[in-house]
Amino acid sequence: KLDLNLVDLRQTVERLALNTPVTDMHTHLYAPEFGDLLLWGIDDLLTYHYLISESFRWSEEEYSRFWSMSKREQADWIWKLLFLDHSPVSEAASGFITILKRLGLDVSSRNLDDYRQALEKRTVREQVDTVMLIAGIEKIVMTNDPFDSAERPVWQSGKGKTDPRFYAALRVDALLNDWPLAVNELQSLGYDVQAEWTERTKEETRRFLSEWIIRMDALYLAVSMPGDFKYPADDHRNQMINQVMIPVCQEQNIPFALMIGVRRKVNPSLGLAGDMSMHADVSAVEALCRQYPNQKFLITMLARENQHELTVLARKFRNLMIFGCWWFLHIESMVEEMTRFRLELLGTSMIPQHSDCRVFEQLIYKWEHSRRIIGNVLADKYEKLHHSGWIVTEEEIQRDLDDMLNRNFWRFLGKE
Ligand code: REL
Ligand code: ZN
Repeated sequence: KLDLNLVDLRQTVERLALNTPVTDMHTHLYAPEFGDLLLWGIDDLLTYHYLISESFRWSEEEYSRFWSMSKREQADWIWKLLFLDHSPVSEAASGFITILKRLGLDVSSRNLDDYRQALEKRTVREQVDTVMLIAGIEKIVMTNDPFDSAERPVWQSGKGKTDPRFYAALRVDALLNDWPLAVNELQSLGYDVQAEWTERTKEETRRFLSEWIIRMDALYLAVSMPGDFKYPADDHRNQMINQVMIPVCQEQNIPFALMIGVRRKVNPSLGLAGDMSMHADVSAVEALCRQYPNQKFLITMLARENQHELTVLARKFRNLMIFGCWWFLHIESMVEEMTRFRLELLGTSMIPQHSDCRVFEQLIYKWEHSRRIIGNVLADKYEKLHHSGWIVTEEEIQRDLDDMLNRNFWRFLGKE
């Protein structure tokens, strides 16, 4: 085995951090079989909801005017405001520049139509392959909702599982956060449920989940929760979790992923861009982990203020896997801070990042930016060990990065 001296150490860590194949365990991307649901290309990139909310800070435009524009016009508007009239220094804006650069486009030309034309020549399948290669992404977990009428037929036709690089996660937000809507949807899918919480309703909701987990081969159940999510409590969410979700997860042997701390539609005029972060109560996660020691929980939280406590909680419960720097935390300073204290509290036994991409090429920037930070923080830790005489080998560095970027997820699922 090759020992590394201090000079080589950092370079090796950085190289391996940039190149280790990744399992991206939470995205909003789709396999090509899902047709138009798979967003890609310049106009989808520029109309990303992160960039929409940043653009409105520079404009007096009516929201309704923006939403009435074509996608191409919206993209032109955002490009002018965020890239030409001001410098693209924010994470999302600089990310777009990283994408252009890695796709081999001339960033200095600032010619949007050239970029459009260059990508329009490609087929979606070519672009998916190219981007996954550039970003070093091996496996992608989608977010899948049977209540979505655009998505459902793809699963019903059996085409949802064609591409082995893509995996499903069954999203259950409506069941927990909008029960009246869920009742309608379930009824129209032929499940015998009613708004009232009857035995029959529970049974049928369990049947719905089990059937869709099997149909999608879903790796986990997932939900986003507001910051005021309470557990235990005497409410619909608690009944649904205790009597439907946990029993189904146990029976199907899959984890339950909770993404906690979002306040939806703080500014409804902004659409998807109008959601906000919200402080949450970590003791809800604590109670769940204690109550169900044999159930695995994948947890991420949106408020910076919750991160340290959540990381400490992961020291107490091995059925708790913390993951990612979610959404507004997916910025350099927060990724650096969170990765550092997570490593200090948990070693490498966590999932440092997921991308949450909605547009395919975003994989390039989201992972490149995060890989650099993870590599840098890890290199600091190895250097410190080196000074004490503990010499890590290249194989060990590779193992550690493989754990964090790939294997910890699969091991937690019991699907290594
Ligand atoms: O999965 C979620 O609930 C969130 O990640 C999304 O709602 C959000 O819009 C996403 O684009 C954030 O990155
Ligand atoms: Zn998401």
